[in-house]
Amino acid sequence: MSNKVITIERFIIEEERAHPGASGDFSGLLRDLTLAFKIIWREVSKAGLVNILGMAGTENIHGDQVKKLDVFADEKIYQAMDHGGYLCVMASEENEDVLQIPEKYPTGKYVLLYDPLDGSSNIDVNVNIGSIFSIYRRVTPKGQGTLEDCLQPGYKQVGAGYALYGSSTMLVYTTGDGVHGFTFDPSIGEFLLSHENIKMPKRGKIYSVNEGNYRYWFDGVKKYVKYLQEEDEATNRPYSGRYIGSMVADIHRTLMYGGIFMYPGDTKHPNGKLRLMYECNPVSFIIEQASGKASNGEKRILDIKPESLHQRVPIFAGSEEDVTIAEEFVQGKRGLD
Ligand code: P6P
Repeated sequence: MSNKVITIERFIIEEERAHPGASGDFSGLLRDLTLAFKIIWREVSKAGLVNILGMAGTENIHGDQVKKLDVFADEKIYQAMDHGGYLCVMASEENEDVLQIPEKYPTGKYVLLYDPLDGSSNIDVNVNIGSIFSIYRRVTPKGQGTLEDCLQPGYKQVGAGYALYGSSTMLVYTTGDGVHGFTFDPSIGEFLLSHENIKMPKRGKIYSVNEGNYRYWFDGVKKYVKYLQEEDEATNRPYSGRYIGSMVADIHRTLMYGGIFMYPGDTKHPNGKLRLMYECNPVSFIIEQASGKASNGEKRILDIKPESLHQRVPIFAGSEEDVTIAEEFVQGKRGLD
């Protein structure tokens, strides 16, 4: 590995040059998004001082209103992205309806959906949290974008990624040409290439699910988890259980080490908890680009035709063989063996 310092800006430009005829809009979009993540990082990294800076909803020592971090992150992403002229519409986990581009700014050919700060409740106990984004080309002809531009199946994404704020802050993204990771260097305020072309093992030995929901799981999931806990040296079982409860952190570990992350549907929540458009689709694009697999137990996440902006779907994402075996249990094609 060369010790060349490659910033994300340089990497994006070099990726753009590899696509002759690229307008540079997509690169500009990613650069603006990177700025938003740096601004969010600065606030999240202060969150540990929240008692000094004041809890959300109160005034801080400067007399400013302290915002909930997820509201803050939502505003900062919108403000970073609303004027570049790259987008025709946005949609956010924090807003019921689509977000229009202000009339005073030009509209562009891309669509951005995002979860500004997923798992934000974990910040109070210093657990990693993340921002997730998903990018499409618009389908309406021009001007202000609409819900139709947002409700596209995941296989039409042209970009997706996440920022993971923690002991070190990372930005991981794909534009359909592999998955690349950048680690933030606060001393120079830049995301530097640290993990080029991330690939997952075909099978791992870690499973990640909230076992507190065991009693509500359907039989297939119960049998699958019991299968993972059986002893079998040839398949590295029993697997280790790891669950952070912050999707970006659990997905990042799965991306780096392999294995499987699950948020299945159950008798209480048949569609699970996680959102299709700005959580499951973007992470599924990343997982597939890293040679993994992402399914709702029955079909490929990226093939799901969206019905509403905030719809939830079950997700089984990770190493290809692990997800395939999980599907076999969920579909009743496999019992304990
Ligand atoms: P549970 C965080 O609240 C979140 O939205 C995801 O980041 C995480 O994967 C999931 O919910 C955790 O949910 O029900 O296990 O606490």
